[in-house]
Order: sequence, then C-alpha cells, then structure tokens
Amino acid sequence: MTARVRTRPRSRAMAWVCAMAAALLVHLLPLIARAGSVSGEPAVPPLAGGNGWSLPPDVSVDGWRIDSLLRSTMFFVVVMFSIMVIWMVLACVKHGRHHKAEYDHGDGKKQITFALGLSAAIFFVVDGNLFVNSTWDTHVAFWDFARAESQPNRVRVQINARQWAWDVRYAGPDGTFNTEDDIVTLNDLRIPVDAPVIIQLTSTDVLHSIYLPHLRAKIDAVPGTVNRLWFQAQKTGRFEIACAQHCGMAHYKMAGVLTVMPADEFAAWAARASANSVQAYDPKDKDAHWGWPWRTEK
Ligand SMILES: [Cu+2]
Repeated sequence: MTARVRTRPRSRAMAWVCAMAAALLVHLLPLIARAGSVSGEPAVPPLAGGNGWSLPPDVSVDGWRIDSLLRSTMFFVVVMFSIMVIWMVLACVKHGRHHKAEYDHGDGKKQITFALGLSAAIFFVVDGNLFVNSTWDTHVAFWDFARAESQPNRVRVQINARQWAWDVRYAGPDGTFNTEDDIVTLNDLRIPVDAPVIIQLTSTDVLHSIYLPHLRAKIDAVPGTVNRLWFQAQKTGRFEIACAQHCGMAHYKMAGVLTVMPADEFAAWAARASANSVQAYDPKDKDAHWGWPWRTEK
C-alpha cells in the first residue's frame, strides 16, 4: 500500500519562495564576489571602474540616452516580473486541497481577447518605448556623423582590429591617413575631452567588436567593411577598451586603454608621437601601412 503524501498549500508556497530565492542568489553571487574583490589589489589600478553592481559611470555626452532606455526597460521588466511572482505565489496559496479544481482550455473568446490585449499592451508600451526612443537617439545623436564631422575640434581615428589587438591610427598634421606622419599606437587610444571623436574601423581576420563601456559605445569590426561610430567624452581619465565579440583563443587579452586628456595635453602628445612616426617611417614596411582614405559618405 502506497502512503499518500499530501503537500500543504503553505509549504508549497514556501518551496516556491525558496526556489526563487535560490535562483536570485545564484545570479547575485558573482556580483557579491566581484564587489568583495574591490578592497583587494586591483589588476590595473589606474583604470576607472564601476561599483560592480551596475554599469560603469558614463563619461560621454550622449550615453544618458542608452542608460535611460536601459532604466525604463528594466522598470517594465521588474514590474511585470513582480506581478507574475505575486500571481504565482497567490495561486499556490489559494489553490490548496480545499479548492475545487476548475478545468478550462483557455480558448474562450474572453480569454483570447484578454491574452491578445495584454500582449499588445506589453508590445506597444515596452517595445514601442525602445523602438521610438532608439530611432530618435540614432537620428539626433549616434548616427549624426555630419554634426560630428562639422566640429572644428573633431578627431578622426582609424582602428584595425586583429587577433588579438587594436591598431590605432591618427592622420597626423597633414590630415591624410596612410602617410609618414601618421600616429600609430597599439591598444592605446588617446582622445581630447569635449571633442567629437569619429572612429572608422575594420578587421583583418575575424569579427571583433570595439566596446567602450564608459562611453556607452560599441560597434563590430568586420573584415572587408569599414564601420564607424562617434562619441564625445566629457571627463578625463583612463578607461577600458574591450572586445565584445568572441574572436578566438586569446579574445580575453584583446584589451586596450582609452585615455581622455585635456585638449592641450592631447595636442602635445600628438605632436610628439607624429614627430617620432616621421623618424621611424619605413616605406618598405607595407604591413604597417594599413590605413585607408577617410570615408566621408553621409
Ligand atoms: Cu576580438
């Protein structure tokens, strides 16, 4: 004879709550561990970081547009998640052994209308918010290259991504890329503060993606194609450059440093670096001349 095991509604609700708490803890543990390591010896001390709980601080002029969309989307997600959790807990508590089961296929006119209406409301409010604001933001900021190019203090940079490094090139005083006065650096992107920076980038091997988390900027580097992005930093400091596409064995090593400098310091550095480039220029070293004529298409 098999003993009948009865589960009390409260213990079932408790089981649900415990399962959800465990799932939450699994997601939080890495963050807790990371936050704890802040007091230890940091791997790269001078780089600006975050608090480990949220996005790193935004130091760009237009980064707030990305943060605002992330925040509003997170708000909707938290509200819907909370409603669903409360609904499930109430269902577990209410539908105990004293509750008479009701069988329903859920295909009645009312249910279908309710499901479609709720789905449409979520789609138009949550996805609509993302669609409208991201379209507007790309139009007035992120894809407005004409505005960035028209600024007299704008800085043009070419980047060649490869396994596993970032080659960075500036045109030098002649303003033309791939000439002997070009400044070429490795994993070292320096820019002036309060100036639009336009980056054109490509890759010589596989897909990479340049990611500047403090600038809320990211774009793929695609072999055979020149992609572009622009941003403007409004704070000086040293920030992380990461590759956001898994690009092979040493993907994790494909890191660089973005240094945002006062305009006069940047100009002095660029002058020194360009003078060094002229001295070191070797016309026979074809591999070093990977730059391309600047593309100015709208
Ligand atoms: Cu990469």
